[in-house]
Amino acid sequence: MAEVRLVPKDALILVDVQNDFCPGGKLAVVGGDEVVPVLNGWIRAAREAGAMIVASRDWHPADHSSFREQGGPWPSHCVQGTPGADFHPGLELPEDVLVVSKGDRQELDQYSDFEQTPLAGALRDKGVTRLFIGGLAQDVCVRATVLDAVRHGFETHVISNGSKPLNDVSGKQALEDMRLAGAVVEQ
Ligand code: VGL
Ligand code: ZN
Repeated sequence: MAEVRLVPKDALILVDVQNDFCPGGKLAVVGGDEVVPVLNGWIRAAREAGAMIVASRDWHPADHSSFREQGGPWPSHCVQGTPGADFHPGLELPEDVLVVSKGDRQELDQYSDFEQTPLAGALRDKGVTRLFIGGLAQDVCVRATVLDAVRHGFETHVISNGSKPLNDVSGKQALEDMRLAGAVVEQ
């Protein structure tokens, strides 16, 4: 559960909590589904506070440039319209969640929820000043999103037990990178 008291000018950002990043998925994070109950606690706290809730999704075309068959680094994952691209079924997203899709252009990968998306504008329009960010994967898209959030000037908090890395070593490094950049790592 959230230890911090949320207020209406906070936003909760849930990065890529999708089936393909969970056990059994095409780019599975070990224990990736364990973030779900933790993040559900934050969703409840955000709803009670009237804070905005954002869920991003990796949303690739079948021939995305980041896939190995196209010379990219990753196995095929989160292909638009497939079950692997769905949000984890246990994630208790509210009806009015803002969904941010990324990686949907064949030639461009977007690790950060802020990269060429409407997210920063949507947060500013609502007067949001403070962000709480969790999800998958801690060492890839969560890291990139948190670093961009700091650059955009938001007070940025990482929900460390609500995010898990593809690789343990790079996960530790990512937490350190985010902390050094100025994000607060919530234990
Ligand atoms: C991600 C690798 C490739 C992520 C997305 O959401 O962290 N990682 N595409
Ligand atoms: Zn991807």
